[in-house]
Amino acid sequence: MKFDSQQKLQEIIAEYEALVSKKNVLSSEYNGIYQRYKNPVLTAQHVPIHWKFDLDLQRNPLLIQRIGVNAVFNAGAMKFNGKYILCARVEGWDRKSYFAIAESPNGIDNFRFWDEPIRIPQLSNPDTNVYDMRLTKHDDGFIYGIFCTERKDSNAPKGDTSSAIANAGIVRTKDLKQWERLPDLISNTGQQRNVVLHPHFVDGKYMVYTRPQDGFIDVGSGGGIGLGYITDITNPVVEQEHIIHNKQYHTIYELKNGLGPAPIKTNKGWLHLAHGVRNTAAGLRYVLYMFMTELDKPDQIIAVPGGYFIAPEGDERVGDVSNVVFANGWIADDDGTVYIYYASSDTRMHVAVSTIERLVDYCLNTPADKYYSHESVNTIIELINANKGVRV
Ligand code: M1P
Repeated sequence: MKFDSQQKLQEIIAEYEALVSKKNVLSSEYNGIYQRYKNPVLTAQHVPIHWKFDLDLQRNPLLIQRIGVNAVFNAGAMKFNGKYILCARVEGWDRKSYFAIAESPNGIDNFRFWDEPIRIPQLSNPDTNVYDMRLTKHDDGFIYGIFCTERKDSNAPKGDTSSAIANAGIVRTKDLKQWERLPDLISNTGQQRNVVLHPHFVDGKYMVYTRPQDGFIDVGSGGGIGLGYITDITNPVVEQEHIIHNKQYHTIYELKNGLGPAPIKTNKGWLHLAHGVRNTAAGLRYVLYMFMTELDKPDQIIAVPGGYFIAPEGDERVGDVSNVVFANGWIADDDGTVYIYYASSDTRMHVAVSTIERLVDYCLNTPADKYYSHESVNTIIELINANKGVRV
């Protein structure tokens, strides 16, 4: 049978349009904290057709896909010109990740990628791989993107073709189109990943959240969510780096943790979203958790609800790196709605919605982890006793 490339192309376009314009619907789960939407907001299939196919059927009569996308995940987020913006990590068939902006009119569906991916200017030592950009609109008037830049470990023994060094790359922009590259972060604590810029100057300095680590995967004796200051962002030397929230035995952040997006300011303190990692017989399990810091002293933690905030559920559990949820973007609207963008299993992006009021209540009133089973039982019994006599 003769292959009709024109007809196939029209089918591909129709399928793509149906996917990107699909209306999202709330899931029926209830916990009072947030509600998930059912459909992923970005997947590999959302990447435009003209990034993958040569559309000239003279040059490509068999309509062969020339370039492939493996996954779309770990997106930074912000509101820009009234649109909900995701700066996604797009991973190609070649394992390289890059950044691309997708926008939606409502934050929950109809995300469409801009015409082309972002070109990140290179330093003298080019990035082998880049991923997980956090977007921060800073007091200084720029939008900053801090991302992980990964390069081969030049000290790795001969034959070791996988050891890498991770650090924080820094770009800034005013229009999300032209990006200026600044030098990579300069810190004294080994490798860095999950670095996030605080939106305000603190005592006239830039403040960054860090995640020092000894190795590329293992944080080793390092780890924890750190905080430090930078005097001149064009020479980004981290001063006074110290840990504000450490990994902790027998918690959901037992093995490592890292800050997600830049925190959200509320009148009760800063809301933080982070990921925590524990080990299991089936490998690492990544979940999200929250904490709050004092408004005027952003390095002082005032609340850490026990346990996880979002854990992988259902289809979210499966993907390239299964049993993972990871978030580096959220958007707080003026009406107090919060859109929490999270990736599942290093494969696709989802959204859950909440409000500042609910997230603050969750942080301030959820029992803390007391680190022992019998204490968890005591916490449950306290609630049971408080409920005695309550008429429902
Ligand atoms: O594969 C899960 C995640 O692993 C890393 O997170 P962390 O720095 O905390 O170890 C990152 O590579 C992240 O992109 C990835 O989703």
